[in-house]
Amino acid sequence: MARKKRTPEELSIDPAAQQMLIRAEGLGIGTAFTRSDDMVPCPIGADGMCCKNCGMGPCRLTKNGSVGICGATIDTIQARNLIRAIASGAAAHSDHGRDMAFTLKAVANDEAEGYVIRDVAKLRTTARLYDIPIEGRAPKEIANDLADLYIAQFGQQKGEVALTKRAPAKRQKVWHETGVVPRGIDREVVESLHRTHIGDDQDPEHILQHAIRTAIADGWGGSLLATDVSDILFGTPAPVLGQANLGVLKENMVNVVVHGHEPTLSEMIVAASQTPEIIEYAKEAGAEGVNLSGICCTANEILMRQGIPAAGNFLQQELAILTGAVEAMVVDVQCIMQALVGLASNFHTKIITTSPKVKIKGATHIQFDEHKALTIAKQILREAIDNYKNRGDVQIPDVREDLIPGFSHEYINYMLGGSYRSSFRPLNDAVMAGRIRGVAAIVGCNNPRSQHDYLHTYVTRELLKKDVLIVETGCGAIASAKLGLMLGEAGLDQVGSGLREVCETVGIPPVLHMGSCVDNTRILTVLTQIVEEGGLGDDIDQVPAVGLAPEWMSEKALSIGTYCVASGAYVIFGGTSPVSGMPDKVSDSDVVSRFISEGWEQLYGGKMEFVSDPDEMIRRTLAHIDKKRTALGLPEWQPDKYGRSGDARMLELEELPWAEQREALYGVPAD
Ligand code: SF4
Ligand code: MSK
Repeated sequence: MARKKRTPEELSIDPAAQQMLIRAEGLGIGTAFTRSDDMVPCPIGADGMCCKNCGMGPCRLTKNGSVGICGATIDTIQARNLIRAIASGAAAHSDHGRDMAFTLKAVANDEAEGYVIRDVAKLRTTARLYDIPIEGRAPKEIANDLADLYIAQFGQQKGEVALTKRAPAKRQKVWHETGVVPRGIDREVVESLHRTHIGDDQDPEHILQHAIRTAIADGWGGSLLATDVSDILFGTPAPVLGQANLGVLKENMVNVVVHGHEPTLSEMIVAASQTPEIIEYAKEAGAEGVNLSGICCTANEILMRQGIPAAGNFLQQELAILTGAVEAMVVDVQCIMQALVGLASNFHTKIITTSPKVKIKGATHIQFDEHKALTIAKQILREAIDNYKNRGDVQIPDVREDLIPGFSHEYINYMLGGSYRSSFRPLNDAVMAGRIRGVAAIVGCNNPRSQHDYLHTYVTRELLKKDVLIVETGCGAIASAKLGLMLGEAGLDQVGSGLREVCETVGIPPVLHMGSCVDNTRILTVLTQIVEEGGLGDDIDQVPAVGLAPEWMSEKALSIGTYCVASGAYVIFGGTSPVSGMPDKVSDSDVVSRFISEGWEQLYGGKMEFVSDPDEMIRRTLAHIDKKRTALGLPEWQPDKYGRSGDARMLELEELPWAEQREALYGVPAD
């Protein structure tokens, strides 16, 4: 059964995406947008009411009181489905982290062609956290020890994942008391699968407690170490000028789009594309050079560090190929649609898979190996350049927007106090005074079931008007970038006056781009430092902050949401809940929905809810922030309190005669 066919304007708010959707329709080519119209989600599966964990099923529990053939109840089935999704998300993030740690090990031992340790300061700071000796030691010696420690976290059987001690002390105590400190990253993921095998754990709350443990192993384990190592090897991000949207593709250049997640290959492609031999090779092919851009979180990785433009977010991967201007789309892991290969066959674009874990039938496979990364990167670029001559009709939307990404936790520290007094104090003070009402982390994917980019940007814009500082990662960050919300002045006319004053004083945009989806750990680090700075409680659950994933679709998003809840955050997902199904719509089967909200809140101070209406997401976000402000004894947020201060006030004063300006500024009477 098909849904109503939507117009390009209904499918996306992005004019570049709309242009490509019109092109696709004209060419008779399907995309995720049109396939989504053609496919109504199975209501039983969507609501978590189906189990296929053994060969006696699949069992569909659609009647009140019905159970699976083994006797499993709807609550057990929903809890099992949810933990399996969380475990899959945690596995994806953490396996990325494992590969990063192996690359660090290879670099430390001079076995990784082309890589260097770019951020020795971060290497030393990170090593010190684990008491790895640093004085008098060469960076590679320190890196070798850190790599060994990080690699060991995956296979560790007993004890505690070492990175969990980076959480606030009170949070660690909560985890100890509830028995959810992860022992080893792989162990928790494997145990999630074991517990959900036929005939194992059948108490939904018990299952979901292990979901928390598995997610902590991701957020305070695999993902956190992935971010650490990426920064150590490729540099900790700092603000840099970038661009976003399909208009970054260039008609007169060889366009190579890198897509996926791991920065190891993409960083080397950036380096290779700037070598004289590759530039010369491109010129010999009749192009002016090689133009690199990214999709999804690979885009975020190289945008944050190198200023390489982002061609788009998750739902734009097919649309980039539809321009006809992409010589090669180079993919590694996660969020890569199988449809790319079929779609690319209508054009000249080569889909090049590179990970030993990911092959797609019909794609060209050039396997990446960090030991000879530069050689492989050049080989990939030569393939793309050789393909330039095969280009057909090109249509690149003339739509792009500037942005300033690169707000790592380290840079936020620096921007608030400089090198010698780096601190979160000004941020905490602004929240305490009510200039900033609270903080919202708006993260996650796109989902063609809703209008592309709409939920992200609507929620972002409305919260900015209410003086909520926004931090973003992943595909949501690219959505805001495309709208111009990540540029200082361009975004400031759209925000509340208190927040505007802070942004003007510090010199930041109102929406801070903090990286890829694996970099949500940067947000955990920021929250931890806010707590440690003082004045906003002694644990993350007391900070006036909320996490939102309005257009989520991936299992990784569920793992991120769960580790944020475990850390004390209120997390709101958009779209539909994967655990909302109630046979015959009776109300006594919402055990799982209630447990991940009220139950988890009692245990961790954080809760997870699924809310489809964006206005309700905003209402709940603001209510939560205000509740936390009240609990901290902070003044009530007043929208007009800071309305006439800051640069806005200076602009008003400029209109007045000097004598009146002097009186207003310095209290010196006009005469
Ligand atoms: Fe059905 Fe139980 Fe098998 Fe699931 S585990 S498919 S509920 S019999
Ligand atoms: S890429 S996980 S669609 S954010 Fe990280 Fe984007 Fe979500 Fe993939």
